[in-house]
Amino acid sequence: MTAARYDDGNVFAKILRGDLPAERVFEDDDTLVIMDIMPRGDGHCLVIPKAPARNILDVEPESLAAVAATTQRMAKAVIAAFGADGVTIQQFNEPAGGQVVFHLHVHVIPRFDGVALKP
Ligand code: DGP
Repeated sequence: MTAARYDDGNVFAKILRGDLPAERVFEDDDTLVIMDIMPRGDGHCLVIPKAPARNILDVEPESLAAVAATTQRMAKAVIAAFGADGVTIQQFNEPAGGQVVFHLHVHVIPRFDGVALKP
């Protein structure tokens, strides 16, 4: 596979620049967390690095470490905030891997015993 290049016309780049609105729930120097507009369950949010990266294949290690730290923080936060029984972490890479928006992001989805995710 030829590595695809980052394109800053994607929606998350626009949200990071403030060109598009989003429900922002957390921010630090390296990451932004927003609510997903097509949630697969209550509290479904997305962890996004501020540094440009198309996906896991081109992200710088320092940025990936920041995303991992914020993902853990949000996993604990949504369990506490929503009284969830668990949390699903998902991340997609390239069209064949299910990726639709081409700026790296990690899904954090609170889970409840006996409740399936919406499709
Ligand atoms: P994927 O690349 O497969 O992880 O899917 C992209 C996800 O991003 C999907 O769950 C819907 C969400 N999404 C797409 N466009 C927007 C947007 O403009 N704002 C927000 N908050 N979420 C978006």
